[in-house]
Amino acid sequence: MLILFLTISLVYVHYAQSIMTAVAKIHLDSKDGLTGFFIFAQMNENSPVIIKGNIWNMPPNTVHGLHVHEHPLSNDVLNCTAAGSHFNPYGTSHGSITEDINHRHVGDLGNVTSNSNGHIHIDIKDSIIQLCNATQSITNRTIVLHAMRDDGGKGGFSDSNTTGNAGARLACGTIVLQKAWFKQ
Ligand SMILES: [Cu+2]
Ligand SMILES: [Zn+2]
Repeated sequence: MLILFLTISLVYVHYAQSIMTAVAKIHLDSKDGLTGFFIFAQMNENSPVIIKGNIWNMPPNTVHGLHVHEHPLSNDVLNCTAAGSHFNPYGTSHGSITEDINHRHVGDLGNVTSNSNGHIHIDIKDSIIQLCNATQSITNRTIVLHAMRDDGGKGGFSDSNTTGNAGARLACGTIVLQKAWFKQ
């Protein structure tokens, strides 16, 4: 028992000294009240960002585009439009999460799917968004869940190359760094 406790403590201390974490609390567009949350974690600039999350109260069995958009929301305005365009520091075209850095926006995270209860479970690993590298950092930006599927830039619609034709912004939340968790 003591050994287990010491092991957990050591792991905790190790991570507490090296990991960067951020959270986003998700609200339905322009409505008060939480509908979910995301947690982001990254060990260092060369390791991927792990994204875990849950969103409830979505339509059942539907596919939704997910992106990091450029601007944070101010505290009292839960309007997802205020997040601006997709986070795109390198001026590239919109693409799917599986594209390389020259063929997607840094903020392009592909699609997530709701189950029959309207619950979306998020478990994503991505090596292009960053918490450590400032140019690609998603902190103090906004994650946005869309009404429709993101076509990855390949749908042939007029907005496929900018937004993936993912439609309206259903829910969003600003990504806030958890400063207490890291010290290099
Ligand atoms: Cu978006
Ligand atoms: Zn994009």
